[in-house]
Amino acid sequence: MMNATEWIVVLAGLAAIAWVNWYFFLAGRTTAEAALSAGGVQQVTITVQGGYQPAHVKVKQGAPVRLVFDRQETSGCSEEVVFPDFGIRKFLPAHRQTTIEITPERAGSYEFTCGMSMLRGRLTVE
Ligand SMILES: [Cu+2]
Repeated sequence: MMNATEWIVVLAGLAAIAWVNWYFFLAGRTTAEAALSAGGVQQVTITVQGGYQPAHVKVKQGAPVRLVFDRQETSGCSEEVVFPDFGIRKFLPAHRQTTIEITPERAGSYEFTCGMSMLRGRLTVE
């Protein structure tokens, strides 16, 4: 039989495992800050597979942003990506990387979606 102390150790261990999984597989993957490349371009790769990963991208205003959509599926839902605020609608060929470049001049929160507004992501400009 386990005593109370042993139970506490087991439960704390399980809680730690749950937190690590949440942190790395959910929280860690859903928001990404754009990395600055040599040319001063803020670049992020977004995996497209049943959704956008990361679904939330943070960038700085006034500098070019390069979003590389890496579409890893053939599902028709995700074949287009739309940035309504920037007047962009782009076809994403399956199993290819498609680049979208924008230079957000104003801070704000801008949604991007699939062609049917089912998959959703967000670009936060700070
Ligand atoms: Cu869709």
